[in-house]
Amino acid sequence: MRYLTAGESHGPQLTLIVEGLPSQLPLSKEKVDDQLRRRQKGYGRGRRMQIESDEAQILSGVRFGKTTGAPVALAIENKDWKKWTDIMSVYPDDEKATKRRVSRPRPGHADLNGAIKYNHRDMRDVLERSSARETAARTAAGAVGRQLLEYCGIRVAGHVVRIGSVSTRRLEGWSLEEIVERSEQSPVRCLDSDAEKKMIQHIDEAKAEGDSLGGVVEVIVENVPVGLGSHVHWDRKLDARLAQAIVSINAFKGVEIGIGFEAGERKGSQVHDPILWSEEKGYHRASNRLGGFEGGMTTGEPIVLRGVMKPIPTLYKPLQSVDIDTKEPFAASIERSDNCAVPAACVVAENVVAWEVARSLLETFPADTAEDLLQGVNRRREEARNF
Ligand code: EPS
Repeated sequence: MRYLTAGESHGPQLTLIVEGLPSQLPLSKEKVDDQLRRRQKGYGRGRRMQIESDEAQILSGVRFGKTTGAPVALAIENKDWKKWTDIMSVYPDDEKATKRRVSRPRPGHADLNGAIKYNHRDMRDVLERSSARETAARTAAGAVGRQLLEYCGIRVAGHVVRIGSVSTRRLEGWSLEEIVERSEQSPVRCLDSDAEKKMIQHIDEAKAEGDSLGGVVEVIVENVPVGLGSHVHWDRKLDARLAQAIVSINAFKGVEIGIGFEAGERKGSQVHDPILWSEEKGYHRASNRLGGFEGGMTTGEPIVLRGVMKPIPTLYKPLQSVDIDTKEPFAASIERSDNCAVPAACVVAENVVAWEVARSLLETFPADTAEDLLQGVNRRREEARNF
């Protein structure tokens, strides 16, 4: 299963093609739209989100609520495009081409490197595609993958554990349902109500200073069968693929799996998860410090991973840069932007993780139909119990 996205931030639409889904999978447009709506929310978003109201149009591969096995094409309209038709025109036009030309690269963005690489003297040709607008299409892909997981009884949740210098207390014993419910009620997707208040205040303060904030999000996947991924080749390790999926989200700089970097500080006896067996549960672990992975494969314990997002580089408090025409220094120009997109990025992270786990399911249990897939997954669950 694979997908491809196309589209610019201020072009007419984002386009997504998902290929390799089994047939007969219940696929709901409303469930894709739910994820798109969740991604648009969050304290710290800018004015663009008041213009957009993202909705997916399913253009192929689904009839009467189920996949046919053909590629699924989706479109998400950019409502803002109507104001950008001249600037984003596909026809040659020397006059229009100079309007809103960008000659001043913004530090922290793809502007300068992309311009040198693709030889664009107008850096708008870079920023239109490098914009985090594209994460709407990736969220839609994940929302499709998520429905395949749901069909197999696998559930995904996410929450924010840090914004800037404010982090949550260690929270133990939350069920997945509680995490889903509580994070959904929080404007910063945070489970800890004390930290939530401080995060909101921190965002307000940063905004008043013309600054931006990053943070850390946690994603959990429950009821995963044992043995997704593989120990035999580096590029089949599912933890490694998840790390790539997370770091490929705009502005993400790192990933931790389970206790993550803390594993480097602890002794082995305080890191590895003892193996237990009981009649009721079969094999299971006494703890889940390794976040559901051993040897690049799922252990059957929940997948738990964290991703760190840097602060958005578009700053009202400008950083120094160089104009590519004059080579003169200038203070980076002020652009409309979000000042904290961590809550939105949490939804993107959930969905890219859902996609990778769904892809791995189909690699482990190749299937023409959704029923075939479910049979394969249930067979593995049974084998793991009786092993
Ligand atoms: C973004 C800048 C802002 C964000 C945008 C990502 O857009 P604009 O330049 O139109 O104000 O709102 O995010 C989205 C449009 C979105 O859907 O998340 C950027 O520079 O990456």
